[in-house]
Amino acid sequence: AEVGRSRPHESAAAHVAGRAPYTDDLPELAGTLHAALGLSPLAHGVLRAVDLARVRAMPGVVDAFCADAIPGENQCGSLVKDDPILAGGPGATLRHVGQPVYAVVARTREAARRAAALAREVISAETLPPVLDALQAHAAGQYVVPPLKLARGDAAAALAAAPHRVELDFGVGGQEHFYLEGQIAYALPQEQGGMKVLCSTQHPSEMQHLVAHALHCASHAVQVECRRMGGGFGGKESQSALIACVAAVAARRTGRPVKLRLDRDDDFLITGRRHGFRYRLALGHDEEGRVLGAEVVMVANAGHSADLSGPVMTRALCHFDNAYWLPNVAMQGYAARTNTQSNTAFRGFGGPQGAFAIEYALDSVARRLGRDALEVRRANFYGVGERDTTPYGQHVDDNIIAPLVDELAAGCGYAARREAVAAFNAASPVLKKGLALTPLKFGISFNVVHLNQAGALVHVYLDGSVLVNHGGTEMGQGLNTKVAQVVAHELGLPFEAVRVSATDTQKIANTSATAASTGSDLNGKAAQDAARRIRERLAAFAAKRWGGEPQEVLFANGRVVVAGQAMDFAELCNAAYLERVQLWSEGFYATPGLSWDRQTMSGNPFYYFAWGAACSEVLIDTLTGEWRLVRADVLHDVGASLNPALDIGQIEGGFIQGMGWMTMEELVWNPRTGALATHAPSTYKIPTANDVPAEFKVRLYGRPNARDSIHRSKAVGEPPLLLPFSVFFAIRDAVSAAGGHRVDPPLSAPATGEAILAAVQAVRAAA
Ligand code: MTE
Ligand code: LUZ
Ligand code: MOS
Repeated sequence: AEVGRSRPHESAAAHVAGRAPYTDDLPELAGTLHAALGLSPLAHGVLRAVDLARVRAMPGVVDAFCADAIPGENQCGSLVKDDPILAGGPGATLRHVGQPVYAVVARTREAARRAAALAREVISAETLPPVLDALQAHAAGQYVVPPLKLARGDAAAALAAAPHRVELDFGVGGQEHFYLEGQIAYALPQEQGGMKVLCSTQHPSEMQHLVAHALHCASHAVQVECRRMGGGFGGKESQSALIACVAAVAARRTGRPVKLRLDRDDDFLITGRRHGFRYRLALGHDEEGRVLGAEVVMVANAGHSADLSGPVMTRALCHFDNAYWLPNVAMQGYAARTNTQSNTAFRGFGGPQGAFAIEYALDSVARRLGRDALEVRRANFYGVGERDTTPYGQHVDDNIIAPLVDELAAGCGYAARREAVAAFNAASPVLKKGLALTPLKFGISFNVVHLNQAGALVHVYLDGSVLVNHGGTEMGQGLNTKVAQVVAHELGLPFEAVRVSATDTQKIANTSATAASTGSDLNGKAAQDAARRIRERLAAFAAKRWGGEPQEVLFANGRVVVAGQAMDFAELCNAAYLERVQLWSEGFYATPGLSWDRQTMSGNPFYYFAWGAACSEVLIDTLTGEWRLVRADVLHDVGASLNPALDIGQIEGGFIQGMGWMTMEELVWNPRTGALATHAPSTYKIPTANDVPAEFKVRLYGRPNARDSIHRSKAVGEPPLLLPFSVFFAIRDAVSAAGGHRVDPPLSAPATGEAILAAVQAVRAAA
C-alpha cells in the first residue's frame, strides 16, 4: 500500500541538487524592481518627519514612500488590528528598533539597500523611554491582549493544605526561527488592477486578504502562490504579511514587478520570534511528589503588537498540564507589550512554554524530595478512566503515556544508566553526567475551532496522471509527499502518477494557515475526499459498462478490475471521459467534535493528543560550562504513520531545534538603545549537525490513532519540539551532581555554557 510507506520527500533530490526553486530563484520578469525597508533607529519614539527627497535622490532609486502612500489600510495585523505595515505619519509612535518606517524601490537590490541604510539620517523622531522587559511591562499593566485565566478546583486551598510546597521563579528565552530562506515576496501587477504575489508564506489566503486591504481592492483581484518555503516554523504564518503588502504596494505604485527579499540581519530586526516566558509558580504536593495544587503566573514577552500572542498564550495555558493530572490549578497568562519585535507562532505555539513550566516544577519537587524525577513524573501521569480530565474540561481518553514511558525506560536502560551516571560522577570531580527522561502530550487542532477546515482539488487527466492541489503549504515537512501518497492510495495508483502543484489562492479559497501541525490531517482528508469522489464516479461508470457492483470495482497498482476484466487506469479514464463523466473533483474536510468557549476557557479544543518521551544523557565540564549530548533515545507517537521516514525526520529535526532553544539560542537586546544585539549567526547560535548526539535512537510508537484521522495517523510537526526538555533537565541533573545533589540548581533556560557555569558555582557555594 502507498500509505504507510517510507518515501523520500517529493523534492528531496531537487533540494540537494539545488534544483528546487524557492521564490528568489524564479525567473524575474524584465523591468523588475527591488524594494528595501528603512528601519526605525529608536526602540520607542514619536515620528516627526521622514526626508524622502533625500532617499529619492539616491542613485538607482525609482520610488520611496511612507505609510500615507498605501492606497488602502496601513494594517497587516491578523486577529487584532494593531500592526501597521509602515509606521504611521508624523505623530505616530515608533515601537521598536527595526520597525519599517519607509520603503524604497530601486533598479537593483543593492541600490535599494543603500537608500534604506539612510534611515538613521532621514528619520526625525523624539525619543521616549523603551520597555524591553516583559516583567517591567507586566508591572506597568501593559498588555497586547487582555489577561487570560484558566482554573479548576480550589488551588489556593489545596496549596494551603498540602504537606509540601515549592515556590519557583524562572524563565525560558525566545527563539529565532532561522528559516534558511528568509522572508520574501515578489509582486507582479496583472491586467485590470490585479496583483499576483509569489510569497514564501504558510498562509497564502491571509496574504491575499491583507494585500487586498492594503491595495484597497477585492480579494478576487489578488492571487498569492507559494510552491515551497525554505522553512517556516511558524515565522511565516502571520509575519510574511508585511513583506507581501510592501511588495504589492510598491508594484501598484510603480506598475512594475517588485521583489522584496529581506537581508538576514533585517529579518532578525523586523520580524518576531517565539515568545520568551517568565513564570511565578507555587506548587503543593505530597511525599511522593504528587501535585495537590498549583498556581502559576505566566508572563510572555509579546513585543509591540498582538500578532498571535492571544492564541499562543491560550495554548500555553492548555499545555501547562502536559501529561499530568492536576486536581487543583489556577493559571494566569499575561502577554506583555514591550518595545521589541512582535513575537509570533513558533513550532509548538506556546505549548512548549506551558509544558516547560510544569516540567521545571516537577524536576524541582523531585530534587527537594531526593527522589528520581522520573518517579515523580510517573506518579502524576493522567490516569485511564480516572484522573483524566484536563483543566479546560476535555477528557484525555486516548492516554498511552504510562506504557509508552515504560517501553522507552526499559528500552534505553534508564535504571541501569541512572546507577552508572551516579558511579561516574562519584569518580569524576570535573566532568559530570546527567540523565533525564521527560514525557509529552500535545493537543492536535487549531485552538480556534473554525480554522480546522481544508479544501482540495484533484484533476485526473486522460493519460491517467493526477494533479493535486490543496490548501496546505510545503515548508520542508513533507506535506505534499504525504498528500500525494493519500491520493495515490485512494485511486490505486503508483506514487509517480500523482503530482502536487503550488499552493495557489486561485485554486483553493479561504484556506487556514499550514500550522498547528494539522497540515496532513486536514489537507490529507480533503484530498482523500476529492479522490474518493472521482473513484466512486469511475466505479459507478465501470459497473454500468462492464457489470457488477460499483463497490466491487478494484483499483490497485495503476490497474482497474471490474467484473473479471482488467484494464489500465488510463483506459478507464478515457472510456469514462467519452461518456462525459467528470474526472476532477473538489474535496473538503472539517474536523468533527471541536468546541471552545473563550470566556470560560473550556471545551474540547483538540481532536486528539500526540504523545512521546525522550531520555537524554549529557556530560558537562564544571570548569568551563561546556556540555555535550552523549545519547538520546526517543519513543514518539505518530499513530499509524503515513510515511515513517518523513516522520522520523520531523522528530529528529524537532528534537534538535528544541534543544537549541533550551540550551544555546540566546537573544540579547542592548539595554540602553533597545537594539537587538544578536541579529546574525555570528552572535546567535543555532545547533548544527555537530550537535546531533552520536547515539540518537528515534523509534515510532506504532499504535493507530483512536480517532478517525487520515489513515489513523497523527500529526508530527510540532510535538517533538518538547522532547529535548530531557536535554535541559539532564543538564540540571549534572549541575545538581556538581553540588552533590544538595541543592536545587538555579538554572533557567536557555542553559548556555555561561549559565551552566554560573549554576555550578552557585550549587557548589551553597552545598
Ligand atoms: N519542518 C520543516 N522541515 N520545516 C518547517 O518549517 N515547521 C513546523 C513543522 N515542521 C516546519 C517543519 C511547524 S511550526 C508546523 S506547524 C508544521 O511543520 C506544519 O506542517 P504540518 O502541519 O504539515 O506538519
Ligand atoms: N492556534 C493554534 C492558532 O493552536 N496554532 C496556530 O498555529 C494558530 N494560528 C492561528 C490561530 N490559532
Ligand atoms: Mo506552526 S508554529 O503552528 O506554524
